[in-house]
Amino acid sequence: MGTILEEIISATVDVDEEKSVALARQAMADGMEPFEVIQNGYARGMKIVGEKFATLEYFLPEVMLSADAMTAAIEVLKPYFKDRGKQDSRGTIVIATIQGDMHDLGKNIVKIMLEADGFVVHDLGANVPVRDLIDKAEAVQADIIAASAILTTTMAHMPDISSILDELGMRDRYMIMLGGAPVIPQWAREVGADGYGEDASEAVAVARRLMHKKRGGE
Ligand code: B12
Repeated sequence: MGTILEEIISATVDVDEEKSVALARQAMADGMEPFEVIQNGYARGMKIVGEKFATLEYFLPEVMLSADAMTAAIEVLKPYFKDRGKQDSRGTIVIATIQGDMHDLGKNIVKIMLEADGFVVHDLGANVPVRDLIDKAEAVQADIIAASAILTTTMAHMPDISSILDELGMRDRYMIMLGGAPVIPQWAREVGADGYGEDASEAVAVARRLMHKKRGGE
C-alpha cells in the first residue's frame, strides 16, 4: 500500500469506481486539499489511462469507465473547495467544451475552481457551437468567454470565437480565455484569445488578471 495519492492513481488506472470514490472521502477526512487530490491523483491516473489507450492496451470502454469514476470522485470533492461565499462576484464567465468535443473532465474542474474563487460560471456543457457560447455570453452579460478543446480537430473552432465577435462588432465586450491539452499559449494569442491557462489553478489566476484588465487595470 502506498500513499493515498498513489492509491488514487491506481484506482483510476484500474477503473475501480467504488475505490475511487472511497479514496476521495478518505482524502477529505484526512484534510487534504481537493485540487491537489484531483491534480496529483485522479488526473495523473487519467494520464496513464490515456497512455494505455494510445498503446492499445485499453480501449474506449475502459477510458469511459475511468472517466465516470473520476467524475464520481470529483462529486465527492466538490463541497470541499473553499467557497468565498456569495458576497461580491469576481466576474461572470460562460464556459464550454467546444463543438465536436465530448471531453468535459478538464472543463468541469476549471469550472469548480472558478466558482470556488467567487466567479459566477455558466456552464453550457460539451460539444457546444461557438455561436451558442456567444449567445449565452450576451444573455448573461458575461465578462469572460472560456472554452476548452481536448481534440486537435476541435481546437480548430476556437479561432471562431474572436472572429465571430469581431464580425458582430462585439469583440471589445468580452475577454476570451482558452485551455485544454492541445492548446498552447502562443497559438491562443495568435487566434485572438486574451488568456490561456495550463490547468485549473492557472485558469483562476488568468481569469482574475483578465477581470482586472477589463475593469480598466493593467
Ligand atoms: C477521458 C478521455 C475520453 C473520454 C471523455 C470523457 C469525459 N467525460 O470527458 C471519452 C471516452 C468519451 C473519450 C472519447 C474520445 N477520445 Co478521448 N481521451 C480521454 C483521456 C484518456 C483523458 C482526457 C482527460 O479527461 N484528462 C484529464 C483532464 C483533467 O485533463 P484536461 O482535459 O487536459 O484538462 C486540464 C487542462 O487541459 C486544463 N483545461 C481544460 N480545459 C480548459 C479550459 C480553460 C478555459 C482553461 C483555462 C484550462 C482548461 O485544465 C484541466 C484541469 O487541470 C485522453 C488522454 C490524455 N492523455 O489526455 C484521451 C484523448 C484526449 N482522447 C482522444 C481521442 C482520439 C478520443 C476519441 C476520438 C476516441 C474515438 N476513437 O472515438 C473520442 C472522441 C469523442 C469526442 N467527440 O470528443 C485522443 C485525442 C487525440 C488528439 N490529439 O486529438 C486522446 C489524447 C487519447 C490518445 N492518446 O489518443 N475520451
